[in-house]
Amino acid sequence: MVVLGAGPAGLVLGNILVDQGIDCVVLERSTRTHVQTRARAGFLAAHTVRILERHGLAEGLRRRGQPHSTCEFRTEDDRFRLDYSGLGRGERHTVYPQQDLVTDLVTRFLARGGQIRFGTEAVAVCDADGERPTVAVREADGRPGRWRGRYVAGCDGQHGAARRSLPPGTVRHHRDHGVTWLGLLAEAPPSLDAVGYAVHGRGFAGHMARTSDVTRYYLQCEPGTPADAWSEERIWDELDLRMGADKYGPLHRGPLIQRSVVDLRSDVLEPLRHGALFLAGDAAGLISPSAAKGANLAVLEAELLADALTDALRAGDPAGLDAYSARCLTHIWRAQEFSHWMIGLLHGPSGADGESLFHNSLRRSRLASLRTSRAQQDWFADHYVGV
Ligand code: RFL
Repeated sequence: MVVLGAGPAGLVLGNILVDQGIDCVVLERSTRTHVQTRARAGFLAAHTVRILERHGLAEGLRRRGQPHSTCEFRTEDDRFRLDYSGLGRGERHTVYPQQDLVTDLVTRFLARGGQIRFGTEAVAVCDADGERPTVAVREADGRPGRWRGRYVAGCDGQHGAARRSLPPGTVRHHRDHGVTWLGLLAEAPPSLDAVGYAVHGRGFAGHMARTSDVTRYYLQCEPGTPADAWSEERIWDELDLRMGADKYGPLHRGPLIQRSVVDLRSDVLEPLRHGALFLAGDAAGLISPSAAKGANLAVLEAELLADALTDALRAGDPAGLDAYSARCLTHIWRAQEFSHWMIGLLHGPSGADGESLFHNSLRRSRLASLRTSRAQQDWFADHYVGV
């Protein structure tokens, strides 16, 4: 079995397969240090934690992850909190930085006898329709190489070789939401004991804890803004303003240790299987980070694919592989729908024309329902923390 990509999808898949005694190599373009220090997600859904526990992959997050179950919405007028562990199915998130999860998964995979070829870039997947598909690679020393397996799992993200190798006719549903965030990591403790969503006339601002001394912030900016366009002081002043620091308390400032530009885009590929090539994680569909679903979907899809591959390779039963694409797409579209709803809740047009005013009034009404309607809160909680 050849797996492309050592992110959450590829590593969960690889771990389950190796645990089932299935020979598996993971090809990863970057270095081990790079994948183990790449800060991205942090909010793991309860379902994700259960999957990781089921496969003996949750030791680190059980020890160092922090339970989390409150979000706070702020507007220019007021604020309200939802404790979603008391709503809907009553589940919570575990906050555990993605780079720590990846580190755990790499360590476990190698300890189980799996093989990871760091610095090996997949260039193309060939003969996916045949019995022995091949992955053409550029090895760490720059030389071309080839890897063969009975199946190939494309877990190499949105710009990977799996996507590039799809046959013509693969459908890509996509949407550019026309919204851009500056994604910031601050070396500073969290400023509130909740996820903070500030819905402001100047644009969205977000606050998400990562560890006791690192916090993620998001700041909506004009599309096309370079990551380094704003000074640290301007960023903190803008975060203070949008998050209402004068009314609700100051933010803990600290050096910004990472900045990226996040254009809110979504896409879904269909189908997720082409012969012996299967897509999982961001390679299968990209979801905007507005509802923190990407890593959770990646883990869910990896388990579905691992179970289906195990049935096919160990018991000769291909039914799970045949059903893989349709099963994943059901989950992916539900997550996309909620993520899209969140984008509509958190962002509005800035104009004073009739259409902008109409949109922003709808948004206010949506927030008011969330604040006052128990049914709406239960719906929110189930979708927010579920996959
Ligand atoms: P990854 O993690 O991108 O891993 C893919 C791996 O493939 C390698 N690769 C290749 N290897 C070999 N050959 C090639 N040709 C290759 N091309 C690429 C890459 O080096 C990489 O190691 O994909 P995967 O496994 O599908 O996991 C997806 C998640 O990483 C992603 O969805 C999340 O990070 C999204 N996301 C969040 N998700 C959550 O569930 N909760 C969150 O709180 C959350 N916050 C976020 C996020 C994504 C963010 N970014 C990247 C916009 C916050 C941010 C800022």
